Amino acid sequence: MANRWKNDLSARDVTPEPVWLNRRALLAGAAGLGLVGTGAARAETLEPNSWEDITTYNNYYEFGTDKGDPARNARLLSTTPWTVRIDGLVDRPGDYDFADIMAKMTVEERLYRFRCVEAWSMVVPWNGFELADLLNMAGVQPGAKYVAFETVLRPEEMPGVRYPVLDWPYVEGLRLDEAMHPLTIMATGIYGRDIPNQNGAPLRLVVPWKYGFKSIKSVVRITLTDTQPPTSWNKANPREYGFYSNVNPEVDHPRWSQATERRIGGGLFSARIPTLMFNGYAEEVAGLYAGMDLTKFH
Ligand SMILES: Nc1nc2c(c(=O)[nH]1)N[C@H]1C(S)=C(S)[C@@H](COP(=O)(O)O)O[C@H]1N2
Ligand SMILES: [Mo]
Repeated sequence: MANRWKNDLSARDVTPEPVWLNRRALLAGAAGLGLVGTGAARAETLEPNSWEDITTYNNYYEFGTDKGDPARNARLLSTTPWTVRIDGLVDRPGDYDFADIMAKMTVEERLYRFRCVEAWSMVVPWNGFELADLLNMAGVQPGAKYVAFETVLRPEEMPGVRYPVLDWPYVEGLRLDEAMHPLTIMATGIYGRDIPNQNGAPLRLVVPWKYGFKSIKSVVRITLTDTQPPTSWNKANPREYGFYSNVNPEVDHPRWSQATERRIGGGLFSARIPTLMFNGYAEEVAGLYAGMDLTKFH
């Protein structure tokens, strides 16, 4: 299959243009010249977090619920060899070897905002490929409407799954149009290095306009279905976590506001900043939800 991604892309090429315009203006010292409010906030949100921040402050409950647990425990997970079963409504179902997948994909970098439902956020320079390319490799059948994902479950390598915090394995789902959207990627690296286990090695979903829990880690199964698949956090607490989970500053979590976020990282950038609709990707994705009540479909 054709490699859609090109190696000559830079982070600038894949970042929404207004953000970079604002950032360039700020860097040029034009902050006072009509750049106010969201412009400045948007520019701020695209300073990448450090490798240290990204790899030591994690949610990966299979390795413990403390933010530091995954960095401590995830080395137990063995990720070679690795296969991803792609099944359901596809033309070519089967067990796809991760190394074979990587040989077919051109991996590129994308700088994405990442916003957790707990109201912290980071900016991560992911390496990966579009999920659409992987799904097209398997051949999506016309009847498919949703994509279900499953994380590996290995109790002997995952000390956290001894506790029934969630109904293991971790599962997630997307509507097919969300899954095929060019912003939706399977990440395989960070800062040009292989993705560390605590961030979901060897491949994890990244959906930048949704709360972090949709970005399921260490994926071993992808199933195309015609019905909406169950998702771990919705099963655990349906009142608090919906299927869509689009970042929306106007819909509060029942126990806290979602209007602002705390950017992880030191110094100047640790302040609370306003959360943007669809995490700042509204121009690209709002159309997917035209006519839907986003309070009901949260
Ligand atoms: N399998 C699995 N995937 C997961 C989680 C998890 O506990 N298990 N946590 C989710 C949550 S709540 C967040 S915020 C992100 C965190 O990703 P990061 O550690 O790379 O920042 O992973 C998501 N994917
Ligand atoms: Mo999260």
